[in-house]
Amino acid sequence: MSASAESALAWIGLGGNLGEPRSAISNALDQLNKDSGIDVEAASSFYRTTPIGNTDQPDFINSVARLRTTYQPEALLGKLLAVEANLGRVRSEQQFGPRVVDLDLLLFDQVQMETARLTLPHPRMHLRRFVLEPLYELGGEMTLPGGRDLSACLEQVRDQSVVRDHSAESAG
Ligand code: PH2
Ligand code: MG
Ligand code: MG
Repeated sequence: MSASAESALAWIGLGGNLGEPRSAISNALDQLNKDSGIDVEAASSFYRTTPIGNTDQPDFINSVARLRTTYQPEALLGKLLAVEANLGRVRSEQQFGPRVVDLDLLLFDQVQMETARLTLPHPRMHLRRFVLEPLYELGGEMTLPGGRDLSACLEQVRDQSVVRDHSAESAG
């Protein structure tokens, strides 16, 4: 990415529970980083997490990454969806059901927006420990657009099972 270009800081959530989710997450980050408009600055550890929503499915592997990007939010979302498709994600999967890889745009600078395709911040992130815990690992305390504090959100979701991988392994 050109250092002089206007850029934004974006946070994405990555997850999967079919096949080899760790590889899928690492491949997704590699593919994103190859794009001239995206720089993957950091990735969290992997976390093994209990499924939220539809509980009758395998555990997930989740992580969070911080990106620097010259794209606007919808264009970045398009890149995430293209990487999901490249990695074999089939869009007929049920909502909240098992998937090879899922890339969600969580935060884009302090942007708050709602269109048919994209809501920022991600509308359910504050309810999901599998997002909040890796986000805290990478970013520490932060105030989400709209005014919620990350640590306060985390206090509300302590009952959800999220276990950090033992190894020092990170997703990036
Ligand atoms: N993704 C979902 C639904 N439920 N549960 C966990 N633990 N991790 C996920 O990534 C996840 C989920 C829909 O995107
Ligand atoms: Mg998701
Ligand atoms: Mg998604």
